[in-house]
Amino acid sequence: MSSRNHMAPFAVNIDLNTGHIGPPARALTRRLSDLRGLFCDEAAYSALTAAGDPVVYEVYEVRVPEEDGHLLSCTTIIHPGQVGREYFFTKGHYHLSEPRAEIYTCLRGEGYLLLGNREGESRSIVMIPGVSAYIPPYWAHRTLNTGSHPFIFHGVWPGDSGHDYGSIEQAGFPLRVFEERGRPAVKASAGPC
Ligand code: PAN
Ligand code: ZN
Repeated sequence: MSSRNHMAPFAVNIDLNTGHIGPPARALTRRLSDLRGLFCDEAAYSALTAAGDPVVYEVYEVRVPEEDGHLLSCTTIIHPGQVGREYFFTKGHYHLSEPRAEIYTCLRGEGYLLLGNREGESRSIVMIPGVSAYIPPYWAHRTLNTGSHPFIFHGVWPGDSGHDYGSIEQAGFPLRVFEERGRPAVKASAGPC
């Protein structure tokens, strides 16, 4: 019998201040050096990476089987910061199984959810606490922090989704967000940068 028939119900605790999830969570840290080639300003990227390689974001994922029928969930904490004028962001991905949707709910801080699809459409959604965004099947997604505090959101997605990072690494994300006159400005972007 598969493991899903034998799992007992459980709960985790999400610290709404830090975004950390109490046991049993799996933690992942992405430093700037893990995001090579993704930001536009290569000089600023090299300088920042050499001067301490800051943590850009952390992910705390609830441990459940990555299979059909289960729901995966995590918190993501994007730290405040910029590479040049571009705000710190997540790598961004399509789901490997593209007909898999996802929900992101902002818990703290402020940022954007960027979305793009293979038909060339793109969207941006402002994320502030209480905003719960629906990422439909077939849409790539990336988040970024436009504030001066950590931006924290909770995500839920099907267990058999998988992640395709290569498409975004190769083609870039169709939208980028830069600081302009002290405010975020969303720009269409063609190619890696
Ligand atoms: C999220 C993301 C998380 C980190 O859990 O995986 O926010 O972003 P990257 O995976 O793009 O580095 C999700 O969308 N899961 O499917
Ligand atoms: Zn996803």
